[in-house]
Amino acid sequence: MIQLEDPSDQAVVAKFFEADQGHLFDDWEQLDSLARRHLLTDMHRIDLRFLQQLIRDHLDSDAAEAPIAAPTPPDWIPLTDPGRETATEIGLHALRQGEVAVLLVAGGVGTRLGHAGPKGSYPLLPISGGTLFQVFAESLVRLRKQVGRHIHWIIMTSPSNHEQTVDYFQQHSFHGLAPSEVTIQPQEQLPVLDPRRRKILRAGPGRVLFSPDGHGGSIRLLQKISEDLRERGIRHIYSHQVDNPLARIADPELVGLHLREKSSFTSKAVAKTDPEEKVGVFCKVGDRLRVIEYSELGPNDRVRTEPDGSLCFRAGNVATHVIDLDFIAPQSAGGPLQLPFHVARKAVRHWLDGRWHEASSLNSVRFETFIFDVLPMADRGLVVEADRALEFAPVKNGEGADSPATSRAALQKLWANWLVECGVQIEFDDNGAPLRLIEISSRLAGDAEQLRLALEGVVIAPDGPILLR
Ligand code: UD2
Repeated sequence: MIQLEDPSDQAVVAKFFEADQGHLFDDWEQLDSLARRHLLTDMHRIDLRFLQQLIRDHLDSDAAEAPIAAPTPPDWIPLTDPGRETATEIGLHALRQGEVAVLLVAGGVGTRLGHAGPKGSYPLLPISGGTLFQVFAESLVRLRKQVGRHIHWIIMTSPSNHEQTVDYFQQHSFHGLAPSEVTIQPQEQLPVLDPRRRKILRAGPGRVLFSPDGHGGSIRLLQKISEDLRERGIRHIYSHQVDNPLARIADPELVGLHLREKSSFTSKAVAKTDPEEKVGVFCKVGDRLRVIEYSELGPNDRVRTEPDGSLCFRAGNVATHVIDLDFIAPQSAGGPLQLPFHVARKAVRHWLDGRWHEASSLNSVRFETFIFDVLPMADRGLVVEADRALEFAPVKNGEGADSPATSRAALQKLWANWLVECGVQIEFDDNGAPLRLIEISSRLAGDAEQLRLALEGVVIAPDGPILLR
């Protein structure tokens, strides 16, 4: 074992050797003093006991991946529910009182999209090249005007994209938000392992390979900053994902339904029509609501239909939730809610045994938690149907389904329909796509009615692209 001057460094090295992770020091002799310091800093950050527990519970035990027992389709508040409209006023009241903060989960590594940099910096908007971050920030600028006060925005990054995200917002002057309105904080990360020998993988000689601990890391982040949030008067968190530009941020109707139904965790869901679509679905197990990932729903349940032909398990998770702060970070006895961990197997380039291993097979395991895993712990949860065309067009892959092309097409259709509702003449092709390029800033409008007000006195040219900012 290597010998070090600092007793705390020596102790940490000894712990890793005892845990059969001494290979992390294989390159020690070749590392310069800075690289050695980096490695030791990484070592100090790892909670080895916790990691060993995760390995025992999830990799050494077969029981961990047991299928979810007897799920049944859940109730949801359908689009046609007559009580939805009155909920909006309740939600607006909570927003005006400053009780709602928005949480953007943006800690993912976004490898599928193939964009260098945080996913939120992807230039999605079809005319201006504006980014996903811009869409969300400008929605908050609009909401600030609408409710007469700022809505606090929490952006969860991960250590690998945190600095880039902070730089992005500084360079773009927070897209019109005051920096004090925005909290940008990284989630935690865990080491990535070799699935066979349980060895911690390396990102290069002398560097540990870490990955973010899943979007459930946002629950731990909220618990960590709960006191600050409470001091700001915040009681409910409205969370959404970075990949969906159609996410309706701080939607007063959803907030209102959450409050009216006294729910602790409320989610939006879109009707799934293709059983193979890769979204998780809401279900009930016993009297508890939960989300089952698309890969976990059994083949029969996946295709099972109602008499009218709709899928039984069709409440697709669009990852927009309203969460009570007191539910996840209770002030009374009992302590903060703990999330279960899941194992993800991924292909990753890494350094092990003195050489590079390419990302050609599922050569790594990592541990992740999911934000929606707190739902079964809620005495009262709620699922609310959302219209897919208005609220869900994620950017996940570089091409094909759920890509920038499909997301832009959905935005174009939505904006064109708003313009038509405002009396602007727009021509469409046979697939319902507008023949003109359209872009409407979320600073200006979040629906057709808001656009109508914004367009008063505005003349739209009879042809060419329409850019409304
Ligand atoms: C997620 C849901 C799926 C469906 C779909 C809707 C899971 C496991 N699956 O699938 O049920 O609702 O979204 O679009 O959630 N993220 C972090 N930190 C992490 C990992 C992810 O912040 O450690 C963020 C990421 O930046 C993104 C979101 O979580 O905003 C979704 O992550 P994903 O792309 O891994 O989820 P996906 O598409 O498999």
